[in-house]
Amino acid sequence: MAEPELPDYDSLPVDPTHPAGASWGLWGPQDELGMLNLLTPERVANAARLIQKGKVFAMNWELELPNPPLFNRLHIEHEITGGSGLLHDDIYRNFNTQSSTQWDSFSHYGNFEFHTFYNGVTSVDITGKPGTRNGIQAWARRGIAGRAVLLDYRRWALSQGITYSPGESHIIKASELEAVAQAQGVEFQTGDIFIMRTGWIEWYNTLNEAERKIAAQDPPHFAGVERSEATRRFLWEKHVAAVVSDNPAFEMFPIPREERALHETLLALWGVPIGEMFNLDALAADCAEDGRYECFFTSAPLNKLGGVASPPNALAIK
Ligand code: UVW
Repeated sequence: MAEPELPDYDSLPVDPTHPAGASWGLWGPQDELGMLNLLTPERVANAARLIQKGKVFAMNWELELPNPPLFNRLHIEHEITGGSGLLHDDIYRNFNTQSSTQWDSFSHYGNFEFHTFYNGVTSVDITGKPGTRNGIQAWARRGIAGRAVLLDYRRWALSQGITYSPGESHIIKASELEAVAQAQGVEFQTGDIFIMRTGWIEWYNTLNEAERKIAAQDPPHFAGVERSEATRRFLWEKHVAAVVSDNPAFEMFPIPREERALHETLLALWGVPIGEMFNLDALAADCAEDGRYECFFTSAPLNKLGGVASPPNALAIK
């Protein structure tokens, strides 16, 4: 299918019979890839040209972190079978794919106003069995690769005298993201994977055991993007393939009752994957050093039929 013309924010929904703001139908009625469709062979090949130094940055955090996990999720238990023998296997128990670094698939979060997931999928379509809809296997079987751009909000904010703790409900505005992009010399291209660093993992790594328990109390508090019309416009008009952050939800937390989660917009209305708790610190340090905030990005999620989320197994290569 030829790439469709991408509508601007004010032209949504794509189909007037669909919910307000939805991009459903842009990639066909059965589509389960959403904006990952923008990762065309041509864009991937162009992105590969960004590899100049051969430096590789792995973005999965330790599977055991955070500990305790947030949102009352389970902490992974690992058994190595075989005792003192010469043959071992792993057994993971309580493995919640969202307890550590993760992609949220389109079956993770529905739109609470319209009671649907991306492309009109309903809860009854999400079975985890053959024919299941919007599962992570759709992305795993395709693979994710393309150009990523990093906006290091944390470094920029500190340079501007904006002081905040990544573990507090600090709001990141779209206008600030534009300012970071300008300061870093970043120009977005259609189909970019947009990576935003808030400093959350760097902050979390400084906490002691007691402080980590407090950080995991529900609802958690952390810095993230504002849930506003301006943010939605910013994110849609960039026509990004996915969004990624080092914090646990990309958007600021907690979500006040009267506000609609950006998760609903990104996952359910637009088909934009959300990456959370990506370990960005080494990548960010390198970008600050060489002044290049773009890289080649790859990710191979778990090929699990109907999976709701997955560790991304993501690499940034410069
Ligand atoms: C939210 O749903 C807000 O976070 P997560 O994607 O980790 O579930």
